[in-house]
Amino acid sequence: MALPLLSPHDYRGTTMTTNANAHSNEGFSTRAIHAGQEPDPTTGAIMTPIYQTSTFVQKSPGVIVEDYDYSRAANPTRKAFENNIASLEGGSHGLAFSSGVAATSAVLHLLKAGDSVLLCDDVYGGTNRLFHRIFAQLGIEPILVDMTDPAAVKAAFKPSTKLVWVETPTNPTLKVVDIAMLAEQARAHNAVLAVDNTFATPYLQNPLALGAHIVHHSTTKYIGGHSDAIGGVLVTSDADLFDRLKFVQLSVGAVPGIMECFLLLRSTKTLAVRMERHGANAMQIAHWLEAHPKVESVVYPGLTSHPQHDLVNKQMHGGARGYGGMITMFLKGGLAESRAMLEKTKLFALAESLGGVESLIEHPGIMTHASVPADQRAKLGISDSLVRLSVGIEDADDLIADLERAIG
Ligand code: P1T
Repeated sequence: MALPLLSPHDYRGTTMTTNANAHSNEGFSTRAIHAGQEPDPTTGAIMTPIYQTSTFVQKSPGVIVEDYDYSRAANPTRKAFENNIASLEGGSHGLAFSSGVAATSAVLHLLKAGDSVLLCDDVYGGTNRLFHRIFAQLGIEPILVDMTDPAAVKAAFKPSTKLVWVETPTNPTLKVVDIAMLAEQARAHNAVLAVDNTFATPYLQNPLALGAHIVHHSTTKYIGGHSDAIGGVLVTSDADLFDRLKFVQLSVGAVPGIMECFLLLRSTKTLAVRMERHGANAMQIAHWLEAHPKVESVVYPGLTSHPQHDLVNKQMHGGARGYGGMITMFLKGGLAESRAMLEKTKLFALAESLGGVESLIEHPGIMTHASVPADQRAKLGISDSLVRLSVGIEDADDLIADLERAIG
């Protein structure tokens, strides 16, 4: 699609080939284990080697093997991961970055001063900070919108709006936004729709199939799944957007380390089974919390009490794959009660981040969303009594016993 983003003269095109589509007719877990990866042609090694090299020897100046001349531009281990994640999202091209926010920045680098972005009002605190404190200073205006309201989205577009950025489910209030509705509105305004799919993962939700142009992940979370690597990724099927984003990746240079790419390739192989266990545990815990006398309310996409439960089912496989591992709860009382609970859990570790096999608990108001201005937090309901759980894949009974001890 023709978009007034970077000048095409800034980019001379890529010769990069991709086999992200090679397994496109196969199921999710088959693609997770095989897409982007062939046994090593020289040794037969079944795992993609860690090509821990910064540069590649040329046969003659400019005559290179495949696309490889320098690892900031391309590296075989990274390329295998990029093709693998592209396949899982049903896209043609993947681009890996050194962190989730680096991947977000790459999309924002497509814009120029004077452009505006519709930004979902509830996003990760670091995303909010990036839009408001870094790119706003470069003249790219963020316009906060409650994207659960289609009329509010429609009214927010300006002639300058080039990008719509949404998380769904949102962090931390787990609002769910209609991706197909946003895609339609973005197209009507010749804007790009980017969906941060970190909470849902490609196992539960595929934004490209619903009309989004770009999917984003913090791979630090469920894609990595073991709390041992920071990373981010973008996936698109739009060749023009890919060329522009590839140019940003190459020029800005926020690429991941090769070891991280290897870890991610290993991790996506188990994504489906991990997500099923995260979802089963979280569902059990959400029901248990809902019935607890010291809990004011529970937000979980799998509960029928979730305000957008029908939409959740519509765009997340009808719930057949579960509803993910994130739960937001409001304790009765205030900060003292939340603090007491957060200090007492043992299996739920008190830490920022999410999506690992181990359970985490945190207080968004003080921790992950502290950089969101207090009035915005209050408007969104990120109160002192809001506690966020990232439910791991331990035994559910042990996790419930841990919460029981902590809530008292
Ligand atoms: O931390 P990093 O890999 O840079 O990813 C940023 C990011 C982007 N999008 C979403 C939805 C996120 O949740 C995050 C990071 N979030 C946390 C660290 C957190 O605890 O919520």
